[in-house]
Amino acid sequence: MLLNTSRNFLVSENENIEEAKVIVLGVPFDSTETTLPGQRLAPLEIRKALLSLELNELLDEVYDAGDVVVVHGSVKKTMERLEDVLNDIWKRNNRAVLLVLGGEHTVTYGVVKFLATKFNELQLVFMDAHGDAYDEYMGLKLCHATVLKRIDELGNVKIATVGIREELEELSNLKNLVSIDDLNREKPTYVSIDVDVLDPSLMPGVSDPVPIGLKVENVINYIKRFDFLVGVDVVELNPILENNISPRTAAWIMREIMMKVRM
Ligand SMILES: [Mn+2]
Repeated sequence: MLLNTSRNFLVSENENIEEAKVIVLGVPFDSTETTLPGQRLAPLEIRKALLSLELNELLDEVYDAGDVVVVHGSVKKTMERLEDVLNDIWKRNNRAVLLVLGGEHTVTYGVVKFLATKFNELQLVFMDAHGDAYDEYMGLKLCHATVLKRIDELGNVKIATVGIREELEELSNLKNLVSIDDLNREKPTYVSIDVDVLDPSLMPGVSDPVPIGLKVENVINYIKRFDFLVGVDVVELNPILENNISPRTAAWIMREIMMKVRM
């Protein structure tokens, strides 16, 4: 079984994946986390928070695919499962915006790698307090701290970062890094939101908080710059550390995306 649709609190009971404009997919993986794990709990908590917001008719166009059944301890096997699930979703609907709920930031690599085979000229907006661009971290080639470097190596994804204030040095080694002003609003764009890009006062539920972060409205305004969103992920939320403000803020951003897609 690759997908868990029973254990979770789905945001929508809509069964019509073919017509959906937004497809929600959870990837509750946190095995490479080096400070304090707990990101595996985020998909459930973000869904709960979403359902506490007014969603009304927004949900008519949302299909919740459930959570990938990840293999804790194995990045490789989890990535293979994620790819299988994405392939299956793609066959049934290749127009919807994917809303991915992490999990740790490594999840982004699996999704972007998949989408880069489907879209020419894919653009990535990478929001994070950290560069995540180490070539290797604690002996691991693919983990939360190397994810941007691995994406850069795909070669055909134009990357713009937002909000990085730690691990800046390694960014200079990236080959496909551009300013966000150099991205094209009409081209296929994936937005990855490590929630620690936000100020820790607004997003306390993160394992590696960095002071002086973005405001929620900054994040939303960056997303609104792009007219052809193919996917957005919300990663690195750790509900063990804070489970009141943080999931609600993540859910608020998700709702903004649903509203944008509906327009
Ligand atoms: Mn981060």
